[in-house]
Amino acid sequence: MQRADSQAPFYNAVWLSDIHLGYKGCRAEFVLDFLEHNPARTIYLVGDVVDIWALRRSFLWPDSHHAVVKKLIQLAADGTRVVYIPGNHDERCRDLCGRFLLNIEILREAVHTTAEGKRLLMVHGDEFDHAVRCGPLHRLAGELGYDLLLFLNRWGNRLRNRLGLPYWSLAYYVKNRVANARQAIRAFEAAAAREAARRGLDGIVCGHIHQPEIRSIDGILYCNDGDWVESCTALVENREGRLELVHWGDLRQVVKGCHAANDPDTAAPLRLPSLRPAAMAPFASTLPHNGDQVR
Ligand SMILES: [Mn+2]
Repeated sequence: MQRADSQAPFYNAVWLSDIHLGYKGCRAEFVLDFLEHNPARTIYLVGDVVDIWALRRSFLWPDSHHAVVKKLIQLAADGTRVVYIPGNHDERCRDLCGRFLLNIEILREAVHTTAEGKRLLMVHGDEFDHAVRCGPLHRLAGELGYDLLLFLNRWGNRLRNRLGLPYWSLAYYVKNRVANARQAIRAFEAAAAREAARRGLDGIVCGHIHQPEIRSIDGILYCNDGDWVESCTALVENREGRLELVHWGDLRQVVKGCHAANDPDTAAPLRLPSLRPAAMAPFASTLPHNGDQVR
């Protein structure tokens, strides 16, 4: 956490998507904590930052959601390059592509070149929905089921928090256990990799399916930065040009635990589940999230 004091950005770039501000499942406090502790030269917001669909259903704008917007505007004003690629839940903002808004560059898609010289296409990912064949009825059932899952996720994690256990994504766990869901995820990933290959690029960064991942698909680097509803993940490029996934929910829990241990009023023992090796060296390695249980 000491990196916040240093002047130089810690990362060349960070990618965040699917924050879903305005949706009650959004973990805005984790996003804010991440932004405060991870200075970067460039922040790419890869879509579904604001959930306009959810806001239309019922207006919800808590202070924590507003704080994320303020923080992004402040970072852009203070010299961080902030690029916003709208997704499908904020597709109304696609009208603004090609413009700057409060120093934030809004683009339909972009290409990032890493320090190692890898060229990565950046799109939200709803472009590849066609690859995941499912009818409107199926989609509705999926959405209702997903809302229920997220509801259980929220309450389950409130309980886990009380018990001093780290954040854990039920939806991520279920998605990886159900064969159909796994198949749909694989089809999406393959379509994304094919698009990068078609354009002669080295890889792709997207979000949309709330499924964090970094892997090679037929020689193309497929990166999904995940989301801030379930997995609380960001993709980062370190100064050497290496790409990693950072799982911030768990890390924050560790930090919170340390504070609690130092505070006699709220003293609580630091629970062992938080202390995974990766969480002990949070900025040096790729964390396997819940993956150690489900993959
Ligand atoms: Mn999306």
